[in-house]
Amino acid sequence: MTVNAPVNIALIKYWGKAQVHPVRPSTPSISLSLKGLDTTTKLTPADDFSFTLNGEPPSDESLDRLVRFIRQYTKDLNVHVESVNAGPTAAGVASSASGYAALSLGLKTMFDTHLDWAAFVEKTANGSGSAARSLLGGAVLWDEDGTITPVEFNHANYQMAILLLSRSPKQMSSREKMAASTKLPEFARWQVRNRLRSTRMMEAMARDDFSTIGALMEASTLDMHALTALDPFSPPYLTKESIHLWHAVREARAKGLAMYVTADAGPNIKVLFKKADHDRVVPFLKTFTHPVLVHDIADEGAHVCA
Ligand code: 2P0
Repeated sequence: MTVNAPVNIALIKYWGKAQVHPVRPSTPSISLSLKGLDTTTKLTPADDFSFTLNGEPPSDESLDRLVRFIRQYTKDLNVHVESVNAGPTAAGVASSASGYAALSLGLKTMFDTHLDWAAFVEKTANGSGSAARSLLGGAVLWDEDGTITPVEFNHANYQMAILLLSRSPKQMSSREKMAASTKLPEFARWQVRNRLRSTRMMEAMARDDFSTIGALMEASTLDMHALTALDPFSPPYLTKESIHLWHAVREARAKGLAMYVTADAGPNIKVLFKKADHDRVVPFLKTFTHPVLVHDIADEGAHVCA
């Protein structure tokens, strides 16, 4: 059986857990699933266990996490898994979201067809919180109660470009950095701000108010990176080049090109813009020396292929 799931990029960021098992996020988050940047996973029933990611065995640390996840569905690990990412792995391009979403759907389909939706979402989030959002296409809310809901949004009007500053894996997992952030006194104030942004984001998306959507996305992003900066000994995700590009986008925006920036647990910069502006935005982004990946918003979330 083969399953596929899209990556998703958060407009309102998930950063911190209210509960570790089952995972409950500290604030709502809102994402867009991206077409063409996905994980395809082949599962074969077996008497023993094997796992490859892009044709290679995963690191011991990743394997431990995968095994814990897979045991939610098959205690004896009776499965061979071959997982392939269309994009870079573990570099802040959300490959763990698409990876765990695809794997979760494959395992449910193979071992637990009757699992109800809420329990399925919960098991998926135990792999990677953001993976829950990759179960659906379009715009998705992952709420504090662990549920996922489609968000009203005319996503066909939009595209997202990823400026690939780095393909190398991040130095510190977002899981560890997130856990460190939750211990900060500032964390409670982040929660208040991000909850408010999430409510305002849903209203802005419903009325297709792009400047408000963009401003809220940039604010949630900067606030998340500011939280991580409160741990003075951990290296920042954003590099000098990420910040340089962000400034360049803001300057072009001031001159009339409507586009907004986000960035996750890595240096790569993602730019949200309207499809109608594609022919102005994409050539602008290509003036920088980095590869530019341009993606539509996916209509479909995780699904069984064959
Ligand atoms: C997000 N990120 O909303 C945020 C923004 C990264 C930056 O969700 O610990 O791999 O597995 O639940 O989902 C990345 O964290 O974390 C993430 P775990 P996950 O997309």
